[in-house]
Amino acid sequence: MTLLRSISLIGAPTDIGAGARGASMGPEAMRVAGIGEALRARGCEVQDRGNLAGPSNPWQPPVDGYRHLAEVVAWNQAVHEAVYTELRDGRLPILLGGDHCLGLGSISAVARHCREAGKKLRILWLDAHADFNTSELTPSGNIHGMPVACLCGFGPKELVEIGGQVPAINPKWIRQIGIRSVDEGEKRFVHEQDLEVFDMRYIDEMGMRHAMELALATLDANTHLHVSFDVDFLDPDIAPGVGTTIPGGPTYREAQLCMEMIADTGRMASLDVMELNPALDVRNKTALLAVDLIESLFGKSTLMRK
Ligand code: Z70
Ligand code: MN
Ligand code: MN
Ligand code: MN
Repeated sequence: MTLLRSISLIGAPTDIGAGARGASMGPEAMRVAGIGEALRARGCEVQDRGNLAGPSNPWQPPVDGYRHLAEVVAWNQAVHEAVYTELRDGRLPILLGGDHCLGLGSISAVARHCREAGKKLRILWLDAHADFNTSELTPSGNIHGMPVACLCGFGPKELVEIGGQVPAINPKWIRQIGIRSVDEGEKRFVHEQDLEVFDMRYIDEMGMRHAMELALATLDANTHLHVSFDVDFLDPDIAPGVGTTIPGGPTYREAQLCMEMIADTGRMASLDVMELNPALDVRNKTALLAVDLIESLFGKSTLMRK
């Protein structure tokens, strides 16, 4: 397995794009749950870069379909530069969110790195939500519901241009897993742009194994695999510490298998861990579960495997 073993943790303590306050406490909850120690125990060299800085949350209503657009831009610029720097230095960045609007800064940096390095990019979007809204389609104005659309070039200029090239990515590079809450207009747009979505109906009928086999089918030796893990992907029974709990998500076993199959590819080269909300958690159990799943993502398994 040729996993990158030099890891940089980057905290982005903000809930600027979210509909509930509290994801700003996510990075520290992940550290308290032992993410650094767990990765070191897996044989990784881990540098904790501390937390990025950015504007505080003014908690204002949306303007022209966006809440806190200027602040979201500032946070994403900081994330973009931090993630890009780690990739350029040959390290594997783990972005500790923070709400999922920051997936834009993170993935635009990954896309820029891949362009420069001549790598093929694949993105696994593990989430209850498609995050494919635009200012016309959004029911909330919350930008954490828009990062995938922005990455594909649909969004305000300041956001879609963060990575230099517009669009930052092609919708064909994305595979969404665990989706079960998509707004009406968003649904039509997902179809129009032909996103590859393995929703919960698909996982119920075909199983996590088959979904992941297809989602990972087009990886090759030259692929940079980015995993954007929104913790609300998980069933709320096991992961209550998120802003928007949507029932009917992957169980502990399904989530473990998902992570193990990603690890088996040996291609994961960057990771986001987003939307953890300690204000809504129970004794940090959602953060502890996230660390447990990340250990699997980095190759921990019960037995040695063939
Ligand atoms: C809804 C919206 C959302 C969380 C993304 C929800 C978006 N589609 N919620 N992640 N936690 O407001 O756009
Ligand atoms: Mn690289
Ligand atoms: Mn999300
Ligand atoms: Mn979500």
